[in-house]
Amino acid sequence: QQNRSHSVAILGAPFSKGQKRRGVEHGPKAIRDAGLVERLSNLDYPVHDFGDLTFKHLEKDEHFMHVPFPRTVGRANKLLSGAVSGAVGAGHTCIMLGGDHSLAIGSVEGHAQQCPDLCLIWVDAHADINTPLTSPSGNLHGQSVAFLLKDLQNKMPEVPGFSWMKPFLSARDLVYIGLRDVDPGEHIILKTLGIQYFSMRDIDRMGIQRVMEVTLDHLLARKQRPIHLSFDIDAFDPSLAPATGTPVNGGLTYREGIYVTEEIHNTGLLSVMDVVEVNPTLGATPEAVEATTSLAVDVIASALGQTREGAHVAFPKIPEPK
Ligand code: 6HN
Ligand code: MN
Ligand code: MN
Ligand code: MN
Repeated sequence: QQNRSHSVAILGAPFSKGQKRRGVEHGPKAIRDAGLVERLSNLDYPVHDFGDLTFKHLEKDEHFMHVPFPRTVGRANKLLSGAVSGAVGAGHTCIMLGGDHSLAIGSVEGHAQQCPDLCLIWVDAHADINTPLTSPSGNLHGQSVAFLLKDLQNKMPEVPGFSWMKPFLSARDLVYIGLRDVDPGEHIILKTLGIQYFSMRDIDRMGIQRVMEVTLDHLLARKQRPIHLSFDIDAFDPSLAPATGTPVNGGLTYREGIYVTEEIHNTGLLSVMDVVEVNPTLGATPEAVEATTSLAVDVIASALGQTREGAHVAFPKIPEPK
């Protein structure tokens, strides 16, 4: 298998204004403290930790309709977009540590500046495809995909803070995995646009192996192209990833989640990965938080080539006695 890139950039995005609970801005530190860089050093490329972005607090940022913090979220995503574009442009595979899932707007947008033909795999309990007109909560982390899709352009109002970007993604370039909490307005959008998705029920029916086969075939059969993996930790079952803001029962098992990232690694096409919605202030116990952060490290390592069969990097051949 080919390796798209020989270095990894880690980019922290401590941001939480895409939803109303605080704490998810501590995700990047919590994931690093769980040993991320050390784990990646076992793999076969140099790791550059670019540290955390600094997001400005905006004094005046009134609601747009019932959407809170629109300008704050728009500006944060503009900053993130530039950083992701820079990292990908410099030849790195970029790992973006959130932060809430509204950050995928800037992450995918910045990635698309360098790779306009990218495809998007969204692993999540939620579809995050509400428009401000369908959103029950108003929260922008549940609307990220709606900002990206060309197909929804005439359904989106002009949200203050987002005039810097235009939608660029086609509905056929997106696949969801893990859905189990989809709002009524989101369901009609998924159906109307004919978006390929695999709910937890589909995973029960088909098995994760077949789901990944169809996913990669759908996105890559016509042509090989860079993959953006947007991984919401709440895709996992809450028993595995309890420290997150919107947990939903009946999620991915550990093995299903790791199988997804292994298959994506094996394409050799992973270009940017978001790991979002780890909220270390929400675990009931320190153990619950630790389980969630170490799971985040595991999926990142797996997406970057850590295998369950054993690596062959530290020992390229069997050592012989002198
Ligand atoms: N996430 N569909 C709900 C909403 O408020 O729009 C939940 C969104 C959750 C978003 O987990 O990234
Ligand atoms: Mn999400
Ligand atoms: Mn989610
Ligand atoms: Mn490999």
